[in-house]
Amino acid sequence: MSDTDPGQMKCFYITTPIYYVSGPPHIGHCYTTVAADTIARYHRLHGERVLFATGTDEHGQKVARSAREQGLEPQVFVDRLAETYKAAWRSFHVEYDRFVRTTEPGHKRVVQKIFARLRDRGDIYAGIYEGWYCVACEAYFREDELERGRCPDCNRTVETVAERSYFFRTSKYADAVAEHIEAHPEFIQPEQRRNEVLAFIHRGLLDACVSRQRSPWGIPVPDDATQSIYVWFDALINYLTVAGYLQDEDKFAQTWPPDLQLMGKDILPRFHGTLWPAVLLALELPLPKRLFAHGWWLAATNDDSGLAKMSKSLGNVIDPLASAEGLAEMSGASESIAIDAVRYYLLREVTFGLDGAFSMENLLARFNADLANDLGNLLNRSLPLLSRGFERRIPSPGGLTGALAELTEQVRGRYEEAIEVCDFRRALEALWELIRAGNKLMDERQPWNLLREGNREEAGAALYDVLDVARTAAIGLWPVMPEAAEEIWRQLGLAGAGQPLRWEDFRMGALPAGVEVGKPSPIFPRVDLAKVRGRAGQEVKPPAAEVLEQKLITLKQFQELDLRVAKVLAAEPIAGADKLLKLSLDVGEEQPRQVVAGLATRYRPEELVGRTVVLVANLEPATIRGVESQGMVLAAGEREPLSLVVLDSECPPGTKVR
Ligand code: ME8
Repeated sequence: MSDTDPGQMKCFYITTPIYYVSGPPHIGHCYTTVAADTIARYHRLHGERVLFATGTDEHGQKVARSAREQGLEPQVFVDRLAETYKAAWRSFHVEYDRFVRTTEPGHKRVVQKIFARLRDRGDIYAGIYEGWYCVACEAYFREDELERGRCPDCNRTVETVAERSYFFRTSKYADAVAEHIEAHPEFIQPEQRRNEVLAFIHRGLLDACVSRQRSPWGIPVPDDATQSIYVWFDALINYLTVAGYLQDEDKFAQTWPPDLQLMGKDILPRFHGTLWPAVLLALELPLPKRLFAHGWWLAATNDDSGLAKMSKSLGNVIDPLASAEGLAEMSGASESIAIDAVRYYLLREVTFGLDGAFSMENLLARFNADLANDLGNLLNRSLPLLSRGFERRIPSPGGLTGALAELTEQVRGRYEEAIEVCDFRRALEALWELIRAGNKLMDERQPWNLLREGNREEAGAALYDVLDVARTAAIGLWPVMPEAAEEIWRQLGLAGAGQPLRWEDFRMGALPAGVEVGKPSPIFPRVDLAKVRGRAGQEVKPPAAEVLEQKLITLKQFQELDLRVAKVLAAEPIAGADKLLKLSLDVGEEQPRQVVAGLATRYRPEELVGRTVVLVANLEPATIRGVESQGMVLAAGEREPLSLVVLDSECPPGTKVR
């Protein structure tokens, strides 16, 4: 390749957000990373050079606070969690090319150089910031942006800030960013998100505060030891660090701009859709070709108040590995295949861009229908027949592939179009049409009967077509389910024959006849749903968040809980909420407390009146199904209450429990 043709040298550069290391990854982080991995693999299948980067966002108050809670030095804490992320991605078959950490010295240098350069040019200036800050989102808010005094993004309480800071002139670039968005409809996708960003800009962009005073866990502002660089400014620059900006000119020329940046919708309007392009314009750098903001995975909250975005404080985060382990256990599939099945579920279940509810029940249903039935059957019914008169070798084609060849062409086109716009669901739907056509062909041509009748040639021709469908399907499957696709490849004997997986072979007729196939063995054993649900017909539980969050608390943290003896004065059902009861409790205070408790599946209201229970008395009040709840009654059981926690002798209401 010549230096005079840099266009040809450009690699496909794809990124995920770099995740806060305040806790281990959950299904939401896994989603973006698996989606990026799928697209990276799709491009690699085309023989393209790819730079797929992910990593961890390790500075800021949120991370420093989490380290403190664990009693660890921030650096020790982030080192541990960065490893947890890397291990999770390894388990999830994520093949990134670069894992960037914001505590890397190289990254810190790039951030400081950029900061100094923008300050020299007058795009960063010193001032006083007065306003609000949400530590969970690491975001600044104006008074009028708050919702009922809380963070408009996560609804948590915000802190006031009044301090000397540096500001970046976002306002100077606001019009140029808006013009770019208007002129390049593909820049922000999906369209609804693009409109959101435009509306956000039109409400008025203030200059962004880009430093914090006396925040020890951050990159120091060059020549001003009292200030640390704002964590989001530091974090966004990771995409430049990875590309070699200010470090390796050739690499940067071959990499920049990113072809696709994936993220959740939470971090688009305020950060990736505005601050990020404004900083790039100030640095006179080309903007990314495309930003795609997907929706959220929601999960049932512990307080039974419905579905919400997964978050640690709501206790509804789902551990991706535990989901896969659960699936492996229930199906008997290998853990690696179960991981692939979770990847498939995430990308197949919900259109990329929309919100979806994670459910173990749906994961199992998809596993059975799409993987065990459709895909599994294709191989399980065909491969074993090769030991009947074909010496376990791929038979010769019979030249009957006309309609199938046409369908394959169509499926390939639809798959390509869908992947181009990150519509994984549509791409997989298209692929499944081909898989189902393979099964239909098996039903119609019945090679086992042809063999019984001694018609070996026609049986072989039918089997060739079916196996050719399985081979083609494996190519389309590989970006989403790499291990499963490679196992199909092995069983078809193609791995042994040294045949690479290439996109150009997504067509009928490329299966080499005569190749000795591998040992057939079912890849996706069916889950016996009736057995899993149990005789009681119980709901299949998603692996509990607690598995992910198991950590020790200090005595002091425990002492912060105000547990008290309470006597139930009255109990009544809540209209429209089968699981909930409204309780009136005597806690030894002047007024009885009203508490909403999820006890209705286990206790009738009248069974509770007069009982002595234990109350968490200092829980933040919450409104559940329109009823205010001032505490929580303790009961054993995970999602369903099994037994109330009671005392073995009477104590007066209000007595402290410790
Ligand atoms: O925001 N559903 O990090 P973060 C779908 N460090 N995706 C989800 C999700 C959910 N429930 N929860 C999280 C940060 N995600 C910053 C990013 S980038 C320069 C700095 C995914 O750990 C989704 O991609 O809070 C979301 O945007 C990201 O994790 C937020 O991760």
